Amino acid sequence: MWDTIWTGGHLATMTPGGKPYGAIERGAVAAKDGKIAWVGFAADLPKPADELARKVRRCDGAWITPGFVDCHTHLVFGGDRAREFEMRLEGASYEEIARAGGGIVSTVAATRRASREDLIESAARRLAGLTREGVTTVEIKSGYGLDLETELKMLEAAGELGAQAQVRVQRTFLGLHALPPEFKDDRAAYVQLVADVMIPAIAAVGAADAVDAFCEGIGFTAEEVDYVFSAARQNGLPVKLHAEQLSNLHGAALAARHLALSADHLEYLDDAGIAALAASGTVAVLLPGAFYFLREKQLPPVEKLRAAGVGMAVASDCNPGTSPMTSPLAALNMACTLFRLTPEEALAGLTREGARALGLQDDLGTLEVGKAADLALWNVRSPAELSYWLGAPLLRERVLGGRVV
Ligand code: DI6
Ligand code: FE
Repeated sequence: MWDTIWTGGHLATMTPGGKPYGAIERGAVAAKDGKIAWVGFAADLPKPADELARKVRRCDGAWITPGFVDCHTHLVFGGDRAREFEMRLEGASYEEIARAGGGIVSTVAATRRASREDLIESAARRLAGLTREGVTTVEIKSGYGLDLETELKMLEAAGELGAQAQVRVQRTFLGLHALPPEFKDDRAAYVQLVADVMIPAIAAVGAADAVDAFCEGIGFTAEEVDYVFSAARQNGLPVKLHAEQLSNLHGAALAARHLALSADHLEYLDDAGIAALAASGTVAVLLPGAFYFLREKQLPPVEKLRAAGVGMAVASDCNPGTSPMTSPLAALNMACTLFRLTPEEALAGLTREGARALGLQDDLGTLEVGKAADLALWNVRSPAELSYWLGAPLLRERVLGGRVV
């Protein structure tokens, strides 16, 4: 006997190789002990649904997708940067704002001041934006503490959010996000602190699932990232990288050499970087929210990534500086309008490829027997509608581990 069966709707299983969206029209999906126990055409069920499961959920023609996996966010931080947004619209440059104490350093100061509870409370409001649009797994990065105590406070807040909001959370340590003010005259000492002290301490208490870095002119060099990635892997943590967002420092190739789960942003990715990602199976994470908010002109090389067979994920990049966006459905729309993904590719980006970008593809991302029963039910007539509407309340039901939440 199954626990629950959903019937009377259609499935976008997102398993590759078959019909678009892995679609099963007039399908059914059943859950037992938190996992998917059966997926297929309702007509192929061996018995009437109420003889097969304790609970029968009628779907009224809704489409069921895997629960969304938002694989790149900076959801936990203190304060906000709305004033900076106003100043930029009034003509202030990024440098002027930074000199006036704004920019990423202002978020670091606000995050250091905030208590763990403050961080949880403000992030919970943003997380509600994600879950009301079908997110069942979210990755949350640290990187606004830049000292061990505050980085751990952020990672603990991220973990606590998962328990409160009924969502799976993956935590990523982003020590190389910016140079903290107290190290502004000694970059090498900070990089060493991250690699030799922070990563071992974080790994020892299991506070993070992966390590990320910001490889950029305004961030860290490929050499610095290489040093920190080696420490991460020695401590058993997989890596991912903010690469080629504003310039080309060949970060994607570096990430691929470290068998990174993902390389993210990639507007300035070149052909050698694409080949490296394809060879290592590293996922390309596209972040249209940051591209939009920064009014970028350089597009990520989507056609070439597609041709090379590199998996493309889509994520919100929710953060106070460059992507104050808490809507995965808006990310789908932007991935199509700005980056020219197909609606099917965009949806795969928030499900199957998002799961791959976190190394969770064996458990999440598609509707397949044995994976977690994480589902999103949508009031749409076709899965393309998920990329088409902006701001529409499309979610009908969210299911985490077989339970309606
Ligand atoms: N890339 C980004 O776009 C954000 N972080 C990163 O590594 C910016 C973060 C911020 O401005 O607060
Ligand atoms: Fe980011």
